[in-house]
Amino acid sequence: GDDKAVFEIPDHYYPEKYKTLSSTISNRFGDDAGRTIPVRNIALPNLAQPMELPYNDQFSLFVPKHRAMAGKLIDIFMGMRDLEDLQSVCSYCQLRINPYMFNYCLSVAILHRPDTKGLNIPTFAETFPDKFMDPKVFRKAREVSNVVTSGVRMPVTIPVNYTANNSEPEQRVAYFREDIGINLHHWHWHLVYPFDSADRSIVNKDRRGELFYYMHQQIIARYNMERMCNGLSRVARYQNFREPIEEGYFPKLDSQVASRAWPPRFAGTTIRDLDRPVDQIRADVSQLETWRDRFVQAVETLSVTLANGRQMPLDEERGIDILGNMMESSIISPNRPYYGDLHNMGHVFISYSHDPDHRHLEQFGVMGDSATAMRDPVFYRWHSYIDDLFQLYKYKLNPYGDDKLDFPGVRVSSVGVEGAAGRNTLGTFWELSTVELARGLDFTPRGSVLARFTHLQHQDFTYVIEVNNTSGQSVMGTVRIFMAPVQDENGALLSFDEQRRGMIELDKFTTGLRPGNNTIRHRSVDSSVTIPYERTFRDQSVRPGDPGAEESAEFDFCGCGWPHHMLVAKGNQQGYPVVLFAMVSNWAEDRIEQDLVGSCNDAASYCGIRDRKYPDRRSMGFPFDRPSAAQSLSDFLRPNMAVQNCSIRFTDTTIPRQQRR
Ligand code: CUO
Repeated sequence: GDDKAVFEIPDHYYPEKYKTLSSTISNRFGDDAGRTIPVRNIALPNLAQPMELPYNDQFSLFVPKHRAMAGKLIDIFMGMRDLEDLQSVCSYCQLRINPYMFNYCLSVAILHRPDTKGLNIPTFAETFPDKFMDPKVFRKAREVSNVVTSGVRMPVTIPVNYTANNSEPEQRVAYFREDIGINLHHWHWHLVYPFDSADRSIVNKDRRGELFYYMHQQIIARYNMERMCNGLSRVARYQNFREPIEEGYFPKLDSQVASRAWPPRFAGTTIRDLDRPVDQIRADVSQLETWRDRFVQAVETLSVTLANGRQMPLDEERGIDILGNMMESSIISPNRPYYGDLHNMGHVFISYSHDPDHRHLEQFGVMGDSATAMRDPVFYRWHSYIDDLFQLYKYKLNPYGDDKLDFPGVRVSSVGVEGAAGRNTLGTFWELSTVELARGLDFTPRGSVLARFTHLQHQDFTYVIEVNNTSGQSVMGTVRIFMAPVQDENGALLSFDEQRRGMIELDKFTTGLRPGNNTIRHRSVDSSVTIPYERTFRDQSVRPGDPGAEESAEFDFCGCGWPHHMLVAKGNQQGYPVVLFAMVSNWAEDRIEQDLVGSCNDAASYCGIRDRKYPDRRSMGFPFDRPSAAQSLSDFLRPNMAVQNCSIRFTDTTIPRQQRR
């Protein structure tokens, strides 16, 4: 046997159908195992509600019934008095509770219990690879694991562009929508920021409503740039719920749990009233329209109607945060009965559009799950519309004045990038990577299986920013770096308003400025937006002692963060023109006083910091989150800002990741 420990579970924890097996199971493991750990026998909590979800069904947080069951289970996990009790109840749950729900609820509990900080959550892609990869991989993986004895690891290859052919224009950005790292980021984000829980403190995090708005706004800005690099128009909003959705989507993912495929949505599908008793959902499309109208009304009057009938003003400081919670919605919405659940129910309507009354006994499509939603073109249509509704509010605010934009005494004379691709050029290419698939596959002999897939990558680069400090003393500044497209889809120059809405945050960091000239050099890999490749995938090819190995173990938790390999858009072979923007703002006005020791704090721009406040006092997206009277970006510039025209040059070659190290 090996030196793996095995848990010895009390007999009555086994479900009835496994009872006769229980002694066999423990005997078999007992022979193999180096040591056994007895699981504490506790008085089991009432699990009737979470057990209502059949073991083999899909689980969606967007479905109100599932949400309530998950809320109950999270409550149970949070309420366990210590780790041993938690482990005990988990071992009881594992054979009874729907595995997707179990995994979600346990992950939320581990993230939020004080005694589980530093504990591993297995990377989601490994636990449930079927949500991220083509099922062919699993069939091949099974063959590989049956044929190849352990020790020899033959990677199986995930094909590129497997969901459609070139007749589908949307396929040109499939590498973005179906990127495993992007989908993992989105799943992690919603795990860190749940919208529902019996425990309010899990939901009520600093500026979570604003972050909901901002993180998704940035996804849309990034997707639009990606589309324009590929000769597509910016995404069209899904705003008329009575009209068909133009694009179809055929996910080609197999659910291992349900052993059936994710349902597709045909092109030209219209959402319809839902009546699915099995999910306890009855909702009319008109409800979405009512909620939308009430949201717009609140924005127009800058005032929210509370449950007691009073009005609450939407002020500059809290307005967007309140609207974010109202829109999503989360349980800290100021009035959920009135403003409803627009964004979440949009996901639900779309994800059931192929079977709104359950007559075909179909489950929800990919839009019903935060682990898979970003694969579907309609995700971006829906979130473009959501973003437009938030922007209605931003248009009500006064443009930033000199007092907010200027940093007297600090002048940014230039910004640029240096790297292997050349000065002010960013180089992109395809990279071939390998990830571990072992954990989620239930086959013998157990062993790791490597999956190989192709994704976008860019050459590392360095920002070089020249700053002159004439204040006569040392000061602290916040450097804010953005990038935006220059032209629209027809090659015409973008208006400033379109350009500012297309601004993509690349980095944000604090720096000291000595009196006189300062040259700031900052590496792209240190971006505050992204997490390293090793953390996105917990790369199994990293061995102890390799660069990234320690980090990969220590930061298992901090899976939220835009995947670094998607930091910049693909560009094109001619060189896609973009503008790079850098600003230094006065840190004394930006700072949040807090201790950051030991937190996941290196992807704060889109994910915040665990157990801390959002580390920037300014509105998210500052200085581009508000409209301005400026006619062009150069009009907008102050002495403490600079721009540089750059281009993103794509080379159509595929380089194995290992070769690049
Ligand atoms: Cu992230 Cu709609 O919120 O998916």
